[in-house]
Amino acid sequence: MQTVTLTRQGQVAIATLHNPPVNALSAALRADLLQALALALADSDVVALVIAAQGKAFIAGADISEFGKPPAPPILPDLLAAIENAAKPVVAAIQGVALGGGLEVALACHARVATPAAKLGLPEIKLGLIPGAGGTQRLPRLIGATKAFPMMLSGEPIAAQKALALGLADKLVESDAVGAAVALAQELAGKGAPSKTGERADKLTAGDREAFEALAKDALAKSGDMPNAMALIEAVRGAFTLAPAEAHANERALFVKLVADDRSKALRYAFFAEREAAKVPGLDESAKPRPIARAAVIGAGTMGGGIAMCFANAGIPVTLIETTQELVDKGLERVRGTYGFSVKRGSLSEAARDERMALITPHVGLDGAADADIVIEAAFEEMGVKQEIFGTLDKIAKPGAILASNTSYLDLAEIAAVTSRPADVLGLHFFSPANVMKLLEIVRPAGTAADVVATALWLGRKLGKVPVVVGNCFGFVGNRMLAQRTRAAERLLIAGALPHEVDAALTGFGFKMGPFAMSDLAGNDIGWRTRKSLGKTAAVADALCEAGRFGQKTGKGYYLYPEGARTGERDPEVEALIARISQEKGVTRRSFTADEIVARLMDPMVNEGARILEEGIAARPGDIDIVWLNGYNWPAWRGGPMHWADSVGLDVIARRLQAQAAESGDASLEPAPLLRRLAAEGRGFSSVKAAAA
Ligand code: 3H9
Repeated sequence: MQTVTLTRQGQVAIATLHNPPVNALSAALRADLLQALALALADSDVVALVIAAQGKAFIAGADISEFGKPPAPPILPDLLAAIENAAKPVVAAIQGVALGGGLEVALACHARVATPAAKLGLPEIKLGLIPGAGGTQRLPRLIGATKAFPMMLSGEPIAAQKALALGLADKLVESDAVGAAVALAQELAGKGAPSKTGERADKLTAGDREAFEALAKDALAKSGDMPNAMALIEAVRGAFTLAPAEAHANERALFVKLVADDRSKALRYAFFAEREAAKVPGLDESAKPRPIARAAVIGAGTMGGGIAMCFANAGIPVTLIETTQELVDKGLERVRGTYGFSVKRGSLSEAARDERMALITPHVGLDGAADADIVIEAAFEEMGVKQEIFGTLDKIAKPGAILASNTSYLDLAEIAAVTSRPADVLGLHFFSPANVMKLLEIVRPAGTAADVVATALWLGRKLGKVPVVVGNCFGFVGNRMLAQRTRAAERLLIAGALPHEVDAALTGFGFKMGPFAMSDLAGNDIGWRTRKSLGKTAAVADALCEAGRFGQKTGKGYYLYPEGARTGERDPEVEALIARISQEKGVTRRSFTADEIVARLMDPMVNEGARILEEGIAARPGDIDIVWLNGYNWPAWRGGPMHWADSVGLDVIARRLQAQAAESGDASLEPAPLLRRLAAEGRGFSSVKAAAA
């Protein structure tokens, strides 16, 4: 056996799993565990078996990379049936995460011992799946459907302490889960045939069913476009309505169908793309992160305050710097207010809020950055302002301190050039609201030291972000592609679509908001200012701003917001203005289907993504997708723009772009060379190998 070691403590056999890094249930591990079980059962000196694991995880679940391939026997449900039906008691010793198939292994055992560090959960829902090895059956039978269903619906793991309270764990021990499991196994062995969770029905009463159906109804109303909430309900309902064997078969059939669903494939793709993004090609592996004990954030606006909160949330002391007492007080008040919401919602205790607030030190003047190991500038988005700050920081910051800018599009090399230590400078682009959005674009201008990038990656994870290293160019990855979508949306208006049609097409695609509703929310004047500074125009957007229609804050933008309404209403005035602009440009307006709108919005973005790849600004197509999934609310089950493009077919996208370029006379819509080449070769972005950033 390669992945399981079988040892003995007295009369109890111990099967210890070691399949690094997380003991995923690969075909080899399943086969070895089945063999270990058979050996233990056949050995007349053995009265019970403990399943334990080496490493930080008990078992992280099925091996996700095996999904979609022909299943190699023994399949997990069969292995678990063998465990549950064993004539000798089997006890799980859970010392780390027991997730998905990992918890299902523990559920098939006759008892479970856990340490406080253990976390137990069925996160399949996040991969577009449902538990497929008896989880939807055994968990409701063990802890009741009203506790089990929400656990499977959220996919969030629970702590060992809670598992004990729910009866999911039988015993909690400070350490030595194996020793405690052996003792429990020995005790159970003296009590006759082990009791099988899969055959329990005491928590499947008519009352339980009624309570479960109420939760299910509520869940369906909120489930959106994912097919797996429905499947989960059907599977759990089977525990009430079907005989155990049929209910297991029903679960399995639903699971297998979901594995083949494109939405689950996209979510599984994103799982691995996110982990791949953490590995930066070409980054010197010997580069070790610099220690970060204290941070400083310059600018206490919404962004700066949000970034300071990220540090405080991670337990890192941070100085929040402004130019005046009034501004810093206002910034701190905003932070306190945001924490206040969490306290009110019950997601943060008052004590935790106080602890976090105590980690944020307000300060007036850049000298407050002198003792920081990392300084993040989140000041006004103007090169002159940034250069002045970095020039001063260069004189003040301690040697070895990392100097970062939160700029969302400016040239990091130009900023670094005003310092005597450009190797310590890089971009850390947070997304608004910074304390919520997961994405952190780490912008690496040529010349940034490898250990500075390594520190940024470490810090990103420490702050709970999804860090993606990108190259230095205008707008980096995310905003550079977003600019294409913004231009495409304006083009659509002039060609004949109306704001609500464009927004509906995008929400129909799966975004929470369309581009115009979004612009109205953020403030149309932001884009206007940027366009002016770049000498660019957008006929409709500019005309709205000239009329003072900045969006929600002025009560009108692309839509009307009477009496502070949060959802806009169509405005005939805006629609007339758009029609007039079309006419002035000599455009005969035509209607667009939702699919056409989506294509016209997305194709130019994908084209820009191809340029970004070709220029090496992103190392891999997956990095671009991770940027869009975590920073721009791209619908997770569509896997990101590059993954989506592959699913449409690059030849289709290239042809559509060509047609748009011809129609509009806009050469920037011509398919990028990489897109053209891949399309001609019948390949997708997924075939592009990682480039050293
Ligand atoms: C399931 O179980 C279905 C069953 O109901 C039915 C079956 C019939 N498979 O995240 P990390 C790799 S569905 C394969 O960086 P962390 C990961 O790719 C599954 N590989 O570490 C990475 O590889 P690399 C339900 C996996 O400490 C390495 O492990 N389970 C799997 O931050 C380290 O991962 C889940 O959804 C896997 N299941 O977090 C749990 N898990 O080094 C998914 C991890 O080459 N996993 N890898 O890049 C997680 O949530 C986290 O990885 C975990 C560790 C918390 C375990």
